[in-house]
This record gives sequence, structure tokens and C-alpha cells, in this order.
Amino acid sequence: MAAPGENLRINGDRLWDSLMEMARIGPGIAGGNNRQTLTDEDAEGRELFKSWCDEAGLGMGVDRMGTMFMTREGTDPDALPVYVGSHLDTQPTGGKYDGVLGVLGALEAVRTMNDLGIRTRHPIVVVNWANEEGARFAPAMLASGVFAGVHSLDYAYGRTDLEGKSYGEELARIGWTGDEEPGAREMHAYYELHIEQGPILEAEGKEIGVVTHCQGLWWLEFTLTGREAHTGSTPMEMRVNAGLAMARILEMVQEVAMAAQPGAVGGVGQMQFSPNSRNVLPGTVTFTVDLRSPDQDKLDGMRAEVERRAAAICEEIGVGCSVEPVGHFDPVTFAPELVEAVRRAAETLGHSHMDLISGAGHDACWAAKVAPATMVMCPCVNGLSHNEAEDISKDWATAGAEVLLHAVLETAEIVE
Ligand code: HGY
Ligand code: MN
Ligand code: MN
Repeated sequence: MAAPGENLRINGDRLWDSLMEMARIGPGIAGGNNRQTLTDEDAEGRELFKSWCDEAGLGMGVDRMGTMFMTREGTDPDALPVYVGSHLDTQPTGGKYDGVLGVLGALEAVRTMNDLGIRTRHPIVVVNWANEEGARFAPAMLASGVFAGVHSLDYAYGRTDLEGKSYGEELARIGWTGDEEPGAREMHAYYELHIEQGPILEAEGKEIGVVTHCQGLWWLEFTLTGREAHTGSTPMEMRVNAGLAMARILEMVQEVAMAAQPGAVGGVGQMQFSPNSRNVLPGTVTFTVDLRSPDQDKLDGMRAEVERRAAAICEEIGVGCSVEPVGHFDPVTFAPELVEAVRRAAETLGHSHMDLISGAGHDACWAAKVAPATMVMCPCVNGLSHNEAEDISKDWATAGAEVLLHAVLETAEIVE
């Protein structure tokens, strides 16, 4: 089925207004958002999204991980739906567009179909995946991972935040534990619109990223065990300093990632000292190393080298060292036929575009395990994301959403 003509556009003002209204829920402290998964703010954002879906005539289904599936019926009851969505949860110092553009861009595509009376053979399902960020409950993309059969429901329900609250308890507390078995739904295809979260599209002056792949990831949680002691009266030679070991491991991670250039990244975003008192050498230091590459061998090679060298660093200092992978997915190749639909849509609409490998992980990475999947990306200012200053233009949002609309309609098949 051919894609629709170049005159089919979305309502960019309506999309932008929805983005700004959602951004008022769970405001950050510097203009962004703190709408972490399964918080009261997340619940408020879910209710606003549901109210808009009600207005658009979409029927709601919720699975036991709290993922929301909002259905626009097709003409063929036997046709599997085309799923399109992303996530509404944010980082603690997140931006207004990471994930949200994908959910509300999908809703805008449906609103446009409603405006124009467009009917499709396949149903269309707008998705709000729960806990994409993994900031509060690791790993990232937890609900889409359960949906794809990568994680068990028990594992997911047992994940805890820094206060020891569990995913299952918090989901029930906000009243969003659904009744659908995760993964019971079958998909004809999956599309996701997302900001790039990197600098390439803006630097190249392109409006659209035609995403062909996503780099793989390892999250390695290290627990270093030293000896709590007085930072003032303990002679240097008597110290079992887990903090020192942590510092040397971070430096080593930087070295390993730089040695693996191009196409590799490594770093640490989260760390805890215990007892975390200014004048006590830490008894325990825990932190998560984030390693990524689009190349499988490079990704796994970095993991092996980091674990080997971390053990040697800790042995030299006399610090205990344990490591647990708490997040992983291999590099992803998206479905060529859907990637081509995205490229065709950008050309039909006259939007500049380039092929792109996603640097960040997305729910599409797990959707790709159970159905043909791909992504559409738009630039973000200075490539900045996971920062409250994250910014995009209305034109970029509009271009991304209308490319998404065209690609989804090509796959869902317009019924004349
Ligand atoms: O970590 C990621 O790449 C995503 O933002 N969850
Ligand atoms: Mn995201
Ligand atoms: Mn994110």
C-alpha cells in the first residue's frame, strides 16, 4: 500500500500544546521534568494522557507492568495492530521531550487520522511503556523487556528503588496494575518517534533521523567492600579504601572506552558511599558502569576488560569487589522494510534526513525482539538530553510526528 501524499500533515500547534501541558506535570527545578516512574506525578501524567485518548475515542488496555495500550480500531478485525509509542516517565532531572514526544507524537498521528476520517485496515495502538528510564527501578526499558520475554514479571516486581520500595508495590500504590499478561499482545509492527539525544542531526542540519540500528548496552553494578575507619586518625598505610578503588576504576573505564574509539562509550552516572559520612572511610561503595557500542565484539570486549582490570585494582588495594550485570541488550538492527517506510515518508514530506544509529536505548529495542520495529528521530539542541535544559523546536517535533504518521499509515494500510 503506497504511503499518503505530501499534503497529509499533522497539527503541529496541537502537538506542541500537548507537550507543554504534559510538561507541567512533575516539573523539575530548572525548566525540565521530574516525573519518575510510578510516582504520583507519573500517575497524574497517565491520567492526562488517558483523558486525551478518551477524547480521541481510543480504548484502553493495561498490562501487569502498567504499560498503557490505547487502541484505534481498524477495518479488519483479524489484522494485527500497528503499535506506536514511547514513554512518559522521565529522569529525575529530565527534559520535556525524551519519551514524551514519542507518545504524544503517536497520539497526534491518531488525532490527525480522526480529523481526516482516515480508516486503516490494521488497528493502531498508541503505547506508553512503563519505566523506560530505569532511573528509579533498574534496568531501563523494564516493562518492554517483560513484554518481550527478556525479564520475568517476578523479577520486575522485585526491583527496588533507593528507598527499598519495590516496583510491584509502587505500581499497585498508584493504582495502575493492569490485568493483561505482558507480551500476550501480538504486533504487526512497532514504530517509535524519539529525540536523538545526541548532536549528529543538528550538526548535519537534518530534520529526521532514519534509525537503522541501536547500539548495545551493559550496565555493570559494582559493589566494593573496604573498611570503615576514621578519615583523620587512620594512617594511610592502614586504610582499606573502597573510595580510592572506585576512583581508579572510573579512570580505567574512561581509558577502556577511549581505546575502543570510534563507536564506544563508557561512564558512571550513579554511585553510593556507605555510610556516606564526611569523616568515615566508606565500608561499601556501589556504582553502575554504563558501557555501549553498536559493535557486538567491541561491547563485550569492553565488558570483559573492565571486569578484569577492576578486579586487579581492588586486589592491589585490598578491597573486595563484586559485579552484577543489571542491564543488557545486544546491538539492534531495525526492520529494513519499516526503515524504508520512514525514509520514504521523509522524502514524500520534503524533510531532510540521514541514516542514524541510536546512541540511547529505547523500548523499540525490545519490541524488535517480538515484531518488526524501527524508530524515527528528530534533532535536539546541542544534542543535550537527560538534562533539564533538553530542547527541541516545534518544527522538529512536527516533522518527526508527520514522518511517523506517514510511515504508520503505510504499514497500517489506508482503506479508501
Ligand atoms: O539509558 C538509555 O539509553 C535510555 O535513556 N533509557
Ligand atoms: Mn527515552
Ligand atoms: Mn531517557
